[in-house]
Amino acid sequence: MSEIPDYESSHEGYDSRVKIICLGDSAVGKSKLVERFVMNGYQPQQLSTYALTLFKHEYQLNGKKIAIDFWDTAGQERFQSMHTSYYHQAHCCILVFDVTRKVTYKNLPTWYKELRQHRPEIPCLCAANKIDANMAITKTSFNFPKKHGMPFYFVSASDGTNVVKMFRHAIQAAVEYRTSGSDITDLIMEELERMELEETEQTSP
Ligand SMILES: Nc1nc2c(ncn2[C@@H]2O[C@H](COP(=O)(O)OP(=O)(O)OP(=O)(O)O)[C@@H](O)[C@H]2O)c(=O)[nH]1
Ligand SMILES: [Mg+2]
Repeated sequence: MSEIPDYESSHEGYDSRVKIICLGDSAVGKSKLVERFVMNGYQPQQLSTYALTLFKHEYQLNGKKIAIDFWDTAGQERFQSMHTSYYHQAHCCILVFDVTRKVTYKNLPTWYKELRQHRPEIPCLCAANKIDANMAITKTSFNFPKKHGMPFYFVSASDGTNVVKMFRHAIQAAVEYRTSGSDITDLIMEELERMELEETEQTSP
């Protein structure tokens, strides 16, 4: 665990360092979106993420050098719930669904609820992915992001539509969240997490 940076303190030559997470069902394209942005590439293979992948990226934002860690894990873990460390110290979240599979949109509230249990305040964006496979969908209006006041994007990891724009906004939101000072709710949540951990340690045989 020592290789995982502490986002509260480490900058290492950067103006800021942020952690961004992607949530959504398996195969909605979370990994492909990050790959498209970080490597400007897309390999259409079917591999599902089975463990945690950390994509490191550097980005210039308004003349500032920002280090970004994109944390990527598998959506198929939904029914077991994601490990707490996935959410820990995250500064922004992108909720992804697949426009070719309605059920992935229907599951967004479940993902969102879990996110808010861990990170009540961080900015959250919503992405409708795979619009290359269904262009007509861009005429549809989606209620879920509207209801929660989330910025919403029609994207395609496959042809790159809106990918840079969405990630740029995500980075901006993450940096703003980070620099707006330590959020009291977050500090309380972290304290609670620590207490829960200690309690488990004490009660386990
Ligand atoms: N047509 C189309 N296919 C896509 C797009 N993005 C991803 N895919 C395909 O969808 C499948 C799943 O993509 P992944 O990025 O692996 O999905 P994931 O959300 O990371 O899935 P898990 O790691 O299992 O949670 C792959 O076969 C991709 O090639 C897209 O924009 N358009
Ligand atoms: Mg994946």
